Amino acid sequence: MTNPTTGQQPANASAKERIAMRSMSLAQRVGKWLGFDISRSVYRYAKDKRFGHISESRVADKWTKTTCGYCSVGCGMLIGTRDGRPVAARGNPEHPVNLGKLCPKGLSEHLIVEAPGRATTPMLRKGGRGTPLEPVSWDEALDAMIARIGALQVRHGNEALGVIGTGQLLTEEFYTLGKLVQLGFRTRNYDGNTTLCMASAVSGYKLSFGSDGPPGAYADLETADVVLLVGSNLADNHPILCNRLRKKPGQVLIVADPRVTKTAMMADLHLPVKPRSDIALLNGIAHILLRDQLVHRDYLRDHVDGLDDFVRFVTEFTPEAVSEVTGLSVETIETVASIYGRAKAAFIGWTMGVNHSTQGAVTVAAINNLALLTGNIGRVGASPFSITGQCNAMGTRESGFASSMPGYRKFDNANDREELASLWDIEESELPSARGLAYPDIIEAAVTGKVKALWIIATNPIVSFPNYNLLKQAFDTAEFVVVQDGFYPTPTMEFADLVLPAAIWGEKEGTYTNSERRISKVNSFATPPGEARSDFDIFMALAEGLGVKDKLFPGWTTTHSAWLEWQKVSAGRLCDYSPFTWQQIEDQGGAQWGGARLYEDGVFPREGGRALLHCVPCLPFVEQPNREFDLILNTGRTVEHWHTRTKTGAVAMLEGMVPNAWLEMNPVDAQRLSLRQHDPVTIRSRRASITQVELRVTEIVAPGQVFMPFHFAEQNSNLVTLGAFDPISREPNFKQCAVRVERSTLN
Ligand SMILES: Nc1nc2c(c(=O)[nH]1)N[C@H]1C(S)=C(S)[C@@H](COP(=O)(O)OP(=O)(O)OC[C@H]3O[C@@H](n4cnc5c(=O)[nH]c(N)nc54)[C@H](O)[C@@H]3O)O[C@H]1N2
Ligand SMILES: Nc1nc2c(c(=O)[nH]1)N[C@H]1C(S)=C(S)[C@@H](COP(=O)(O)OP(=O)(O)OC[C@H]3O[C@@H](n4cnc5c(=O)[nH]c(N)nc54)[C@H](O)[C@@H]3O)O[C@H]1N2
Ligand code: SF4
Ligand SMILES: [Mo]
Repeated sequence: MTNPTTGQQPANASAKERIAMRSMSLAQRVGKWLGFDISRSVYRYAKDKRFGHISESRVADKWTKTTCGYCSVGCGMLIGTRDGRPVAARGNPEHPVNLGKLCPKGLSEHLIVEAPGRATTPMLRKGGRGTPLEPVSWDEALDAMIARIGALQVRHGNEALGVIGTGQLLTEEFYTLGKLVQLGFRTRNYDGNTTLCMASAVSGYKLSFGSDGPPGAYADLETADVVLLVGSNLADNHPILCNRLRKKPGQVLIVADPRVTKTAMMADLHLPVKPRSDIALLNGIAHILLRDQLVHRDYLRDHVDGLDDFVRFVTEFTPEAVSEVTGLSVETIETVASIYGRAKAAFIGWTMGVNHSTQGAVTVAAINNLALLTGNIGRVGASPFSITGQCNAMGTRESGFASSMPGYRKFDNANDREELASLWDIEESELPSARGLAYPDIIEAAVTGKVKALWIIATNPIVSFPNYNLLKQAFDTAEFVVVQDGFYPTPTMEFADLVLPAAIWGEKEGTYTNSERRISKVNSFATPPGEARSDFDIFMALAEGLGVKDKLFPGWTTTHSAWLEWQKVSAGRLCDYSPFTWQQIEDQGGAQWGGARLYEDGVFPREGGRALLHCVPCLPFVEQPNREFDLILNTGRTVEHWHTRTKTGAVAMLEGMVPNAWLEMNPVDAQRLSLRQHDPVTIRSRRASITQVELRVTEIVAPGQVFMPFHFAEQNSNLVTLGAFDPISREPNFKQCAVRVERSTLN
């Protein structure tokens, strides 16, 4: 039965038990971590002498409106400062996204600007590898960068430079960076950590609809009759969106996740699918929808291609066959299909449980199939909706240069190239006709010596990229590595020849775009520490140094100049930013480009204006467990920490709540391996091992599976993860690799 303290339910609990457990404990547990833990931590932190200046007086004399810089929910907030120093964070009660609520990270976000470990001065490894980084002036730093990269490009071609960006800069900075990399440094090899994150969603949307762009809105979570979440742990990772669930009487929440997450505990129906069996489940639902005439014939006739092939293809996905693959009962599969098919408005949300797969892009297409079959798109409450991750993952997709040209323009579309070239007053031949290397391919090219210089901006690959050993080879082989980050030192800086100190959230002004395409204003309330400069200012200085400032950025002084040009470049595109001024966006609590919903008219940006159903086979994941490596390792997140912890690790109240990594293991496996609660364990894969990880014996994970968070450089999950990538999106398969676990020897 359910554990009354933790709310954990056994993987084999009956539907009835699950429902009982859910109604009993959801409010209590969510309340516990949103309320109790927080107040206790605030109390603890107020007593903390290290932050004595704040506890002396936390009464603000000024409040600045801004948008949270952590996750893609995009909560509006008010930062209180006193004598110019941040003393408090509050949810903005008028912001439509969060109506005054914030999660633990948002509530403590004002602390990061004065947190220990900020990067304050440029640092250069003057004596070469093996010598320490030494402080240098900005002039010396940028001259060295331009000279070293330039020399490598002269010898090895322009594409010897690889640039790895992020989803955590301002849209205005992404727009500027894309232009600088493409037309200033003249390399196509520019990608970002978004390929570790949203790339599969982008590719999947393109496969089905012909363009990227999440079609729905958060409001749909409140109006849908059924919300199906696939591989998304909203309660930990997009906590404020949980407030949208269960607003509508009778709404059914279904969560497909191999792990009994906090979100699964909220569900009416938790589907503990076997790892990577989602495609079978989705095709199986489609099979039943077609069998039971639960599809929207008119919608299919008017707006969708590929039905005949699809009907033939899904015949083999019978409930019995799907039950075999997913581990769900036939009855459960029938129930889910019936609930989804009979709903007036159905919403499917997904995140990394789908994208982090070698079949990520096509799994997204299989999700889109269900929406198309039932006409659940472009209507209130109805959308296939990729919940993004980082505060501005959307901004980089729309305005940058990684997976498409600015404004979702396609590299291989002559009209798009011509239009952009004319907007920029350049020759069309200066624009690429195909994208450059994707992130994992840049890393591979660095290993093989094709890429010689790496410029890493606002990402921390040493902790976040899979298969650490190969990544290390890339950094060792590259001849010049620049790391531009707001904190120092970060694990990646161990490999840097040059460090550029950057201003972060709270110290710069511009916009972020959240998961529902809402552009929100970001304002500054603090000045960057020491000599740190905003990423925008760094890009401007580099443009100056390269001699392209006047050509590419004429008269630009602030991020607002970038905004004005981006408005022109995006005008008339799907992601049209031209109707809104910064001031309007700030006053209204953001504005959604494309309106509340895309594709309301059923016209899609594919040739012929029709969407496409895809026949998606369900393949087993790459590294199956065997006798030697008998467990499947799943990796992910917890509410208190942000990624590689450069930020949350420096906030005492968050770090205090979760100071160490842990490994979740089912009691069945713990008993088999003679392991006990809190044992320090070693996790081994074919690639490497992680030692001294605290064991948590729990039924949150099913037998045969283990889970650990990836936040900890000290116990780095990516030492053991697998370097296998989706052939379409190039996204890593972070969620499954084969490991074995044993008690760590004392050291
Ligand atoms: N607190 C916090 N919030 C964050 C972040 C953070 O670091 N910390 N990061 C932000 C970012 S960038 C992102 S991308 C999002 C990520 O948000 P989520 O995607 O919700 O986060 P994860 O924990 O990585 O993975 C989600 C779930 O996928 C499940 N999963 C694993 N394998 C499978 C499978 O085969 N099938 C299915 N259906 N599910 C599977 C895992 O068990 C896990 O519960 O969170 C954002 N929000
Ligand atoms: N095993 C495993 N690995 C994963 C995942 C997983 O689920 N499992 N999830 C993947 C996903 S979805 C993601 S998104 C990635 C995230 O991985 P990373 O991008 O590596 O994670 P962050 O810690 O967010 O790194 C951002 C860096 O930018 C710096 N920074 C913050 N703001 C600014 C700024 O304004 N300017 C500059 N220049 N620097 C700034 C921070 O200090 C930090 O060092 O991890 C991926 N890795
Ligand atoms: S839910 Fe996301 S955007 Fe909102 S406060 Fe938390 S981290 Fe920030
Ligand atoms: Mo992400």
